[in-house]
Amino acid sequence: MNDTSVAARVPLRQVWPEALVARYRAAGYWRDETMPGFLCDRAERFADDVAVIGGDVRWTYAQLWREAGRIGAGLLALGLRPGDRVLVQLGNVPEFIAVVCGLFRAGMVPVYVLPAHRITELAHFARKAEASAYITAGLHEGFDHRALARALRAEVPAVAHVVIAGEAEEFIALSALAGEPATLPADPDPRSVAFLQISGGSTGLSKLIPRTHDDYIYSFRASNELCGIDHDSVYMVALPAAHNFPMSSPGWLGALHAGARVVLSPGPGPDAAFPLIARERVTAVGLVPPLALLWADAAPKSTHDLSSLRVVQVGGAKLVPEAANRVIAGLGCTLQQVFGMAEGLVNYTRLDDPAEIIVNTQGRPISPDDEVLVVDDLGNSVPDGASGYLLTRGPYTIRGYHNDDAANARSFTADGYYRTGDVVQRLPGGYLVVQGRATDHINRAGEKISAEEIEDHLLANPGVFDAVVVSVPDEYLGERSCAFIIPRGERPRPPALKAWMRERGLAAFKVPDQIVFVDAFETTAVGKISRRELRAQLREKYLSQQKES
Ligand code: OOB
Repeated sequence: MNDTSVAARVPLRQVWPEALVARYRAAGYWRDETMPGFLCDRAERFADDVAVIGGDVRWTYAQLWREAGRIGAGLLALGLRPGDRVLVQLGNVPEFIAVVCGLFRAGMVPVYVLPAHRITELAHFARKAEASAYITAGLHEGFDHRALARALRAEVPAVAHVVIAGEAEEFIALSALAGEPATLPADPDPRSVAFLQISGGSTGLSKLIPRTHDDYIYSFRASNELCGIDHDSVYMVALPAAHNFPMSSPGWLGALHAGARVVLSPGPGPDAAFPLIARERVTAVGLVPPLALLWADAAPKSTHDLSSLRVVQVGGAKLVPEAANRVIAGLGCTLQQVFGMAEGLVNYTRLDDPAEIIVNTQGRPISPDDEVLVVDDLGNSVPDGASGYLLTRGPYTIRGYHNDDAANARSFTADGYYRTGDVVQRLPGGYLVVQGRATDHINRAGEKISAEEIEDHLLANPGVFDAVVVSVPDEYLGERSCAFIIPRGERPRPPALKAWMRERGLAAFKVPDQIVFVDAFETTAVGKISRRELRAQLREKYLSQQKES
């Protein structure tokens, strides 16, 4: 990697107006803390306390710090440089946390890829982020990530290094990384970008979200207070650890900031999580609604002692009041609703809120300086209690995506508000109730899927003349994806079409759950209709037919 290629990359930036910077600093939100800075401090203060538990590993804070140093220095020894972007795709294993902390120590920028992502997504992130390395597992849940690494190297040769946690084959083993700790750089600028998170991708492909040290640390430090996380807490990561929710709301980063313990559950279901809760006396966990319901059903019948659980957070998708009541009854602890987004804004119900608020709302913002607007189609604010589009800006909400002018023009207002795409009602006191959304994505058990992205893939199939993808309610997933397809010639068989989607190298959760063949799409009298209207029309028709049958 030479200096020219580094200089040629799109710089990582996240810029707030100077007046707001001054305000956020004066209010004590931004304290010049950095990721490696706080991790170093905790390694000193809590050296012998357990930091991370997962598989056979129990690392103390001092051990985690050392392991991160070994990895960071090892990456520098490979020729990677501070500022390089590195794709990280690992499951809920301690190595994930060590790698992320190692990248922070080396001044490199993790790009979080979900374990479910495949070559299509991976290549897109590699190009957009201009990544120079990929760190992943050997085998994860039966899938060979080395094969994925080969495909990525072939498609995006700029990804020069591949590091494997496990059997490395022709690549570099994570366990073999070694370097001189003295080569690790000094602490970064707290206002610089610490990592790239991925967006839910409501229109087309996922976008990259640059989060700074200052803003992200504020979000999880303040979350700790609102979620009751302190040095004595034991926080379980049950959802994928690379997701923003279990990472920072307050997530494993919040837990590490508090000097608490992080327990990594290898899977999200009760089978994997309950024995660990009992063994490690877990006090807090974050779940998506379908999982929370599964846990609530399983808990009363379980032989495992779950009495240590104090707070169960539920977010990522709407938890309807009836479901909230079931979660409270089944798990017998405090429910906290979390309505957040990787772009920033996070709302919580407070632990001491009345039951009525906890059950019926998705909480209120973390910060007194989170500015929230609820507006109509013309952009005018609507009164409290009325539904409108949620716009927001504040001390931990981004001002722009990385390397994507078109998305930025769509997603941000001229005065820096992020258009969340959510339709909400604001109640007196600032509590928000999520009503729906303005964008066409499917929220499949918390995983966001862009209708447009899936339609594009389907249209590439020779047996598909046209395709429209919509969300339909699903008892278990909350929403599932349904593709309406006009075949070209003979109808393709749905299982074959689904297999073809998977072979294109797409994350499995994006393959349509349901396929409905139709002869034609109805159009308006003039024969012109937007895809948005078409999706709405097909969805309505499908739902009314369901009701009749
Ligand atoms: C979280 O982050 P993302 O980026 O995967 O998805 C954000 C979107 C929101 O704009 C909203 O549409 C939906 O997910 N959402 C909810 C919700 N929480 C998120 N919709 C209804 N009720 C909720 N409680 O999903 C995320 C990030 C941080 C914390 C929690 C969730």
